[in-house]
Amino acid sequence: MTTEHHFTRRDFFKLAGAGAALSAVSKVALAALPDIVSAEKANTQAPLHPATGRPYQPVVTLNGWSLPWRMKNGVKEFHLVAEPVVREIAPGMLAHLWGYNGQSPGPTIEVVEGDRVRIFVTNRLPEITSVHWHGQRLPNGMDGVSGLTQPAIPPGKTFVYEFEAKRAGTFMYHPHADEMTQLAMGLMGSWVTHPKNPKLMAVDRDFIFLLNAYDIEPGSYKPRVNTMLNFNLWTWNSRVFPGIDPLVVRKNDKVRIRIGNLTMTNHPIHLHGHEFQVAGTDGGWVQPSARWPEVTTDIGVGQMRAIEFVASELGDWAIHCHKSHHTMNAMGHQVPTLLVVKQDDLVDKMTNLVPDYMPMGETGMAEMTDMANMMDMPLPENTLPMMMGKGQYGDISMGGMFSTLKVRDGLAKNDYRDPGPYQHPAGTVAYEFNGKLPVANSQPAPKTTSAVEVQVRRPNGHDGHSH
Ligand SMILES: [Cu+2]
Repeated sequence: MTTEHHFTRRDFFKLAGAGAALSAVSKVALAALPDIVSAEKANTQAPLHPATGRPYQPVVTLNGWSLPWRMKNGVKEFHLVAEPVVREIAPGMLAHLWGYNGQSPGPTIEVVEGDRVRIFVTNRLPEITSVHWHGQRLPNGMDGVSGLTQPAIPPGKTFVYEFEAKRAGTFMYHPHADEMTQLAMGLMGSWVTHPKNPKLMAVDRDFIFLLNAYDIEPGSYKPRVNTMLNFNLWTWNSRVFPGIDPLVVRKNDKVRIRIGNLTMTNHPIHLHGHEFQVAGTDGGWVQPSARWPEVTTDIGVGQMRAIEFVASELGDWAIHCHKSHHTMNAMGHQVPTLLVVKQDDLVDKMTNLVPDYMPMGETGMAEMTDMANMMDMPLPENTLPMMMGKGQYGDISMGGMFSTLKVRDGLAKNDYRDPGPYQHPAGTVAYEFNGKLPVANSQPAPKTTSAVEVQVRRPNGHDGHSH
């Protein structure tokens, strides 16, 4: 994660809000349109603090970025370009997707409740498209459903969407034209409308990402677009672990994570070490009195959830989808279950036939990580191992929808750089038992009174404690 922006521009203008290092690529054409800003890299960009317009605390898009805008006569103008992109899914694998402004997903659009917003959408895809602003209140004709509310945007054309951002919250944008193909190709992005009052719902760190999924045959680059259920890459913002950046927070920060689901199945997202509350849905903020604690929240198809918690516990805490096949990459799907099947004889026979043959899965699948990492198992080109990732204690054996929440003391306010592995205090890591506890842990437990507190149920229904 870096603190600078990696944008390219195809036109020259003073970038609103971004303290960015930019290189002018072309000054030609599109004079009346806001300049096209593109991202080159798939790493998390520093939050885009607003230099114009109403103030707000910007979000951090996991392995993504926010789109700069220009103010024109009081209107916030953005320029989205739907186009073929090359997205790095994780180091070692590139995917040929469709996205916006150089990446899939497209950039996050951040505005403030009450803003007048104008979005120019240029179609550089080989087919028609449109943009639906999922969850927004807007004039019907701005809703982006091609055929129903507007003619589709032909290739090579630019359409204008304009509406007031009426409701604060978390939204998504995606095509409503040949939707199955275009979502399967990664055409989507996040949208945040910040509250007009920046103190309302304020948090210290505010992360956002989309759940998405691809079906990319090992050894190839392009998603199969007719897949309905059998996706083989489960991604956050079109990245898989260990390509997903950690969510870095300061101890005792109030943290929000906004997650939208544009896959074709649900994802129970599980956070370790902390309880959180579901504070927002697609429909808006959940009243504080209606929130309840969770450690896993299921995010349905087409839904978004904003979870909030205080990051009170130091460490590197896993955060992942709890469907275990969603924390694996593509290779897993063709591997038969061989647990406790003896393969000794089989290996000799197979090696005669297939020199590269290796037995897999006899004692579980964790051994797959070693094999892949040692490259003992020949992988097709442009294909990630099924499970990967190195931690300070060895293989993490994960892929797909997995990352870490890194809680640290003493980070600077806007420092999102990976602080490295957590330095555990002495005596706080699980260890091998060698017949004797270390001195520090061998003290007898503090004596507790044997009496269990007696609960008395009073006839009026209220519980009371005996004294
Ligand atoms: Cu999942």
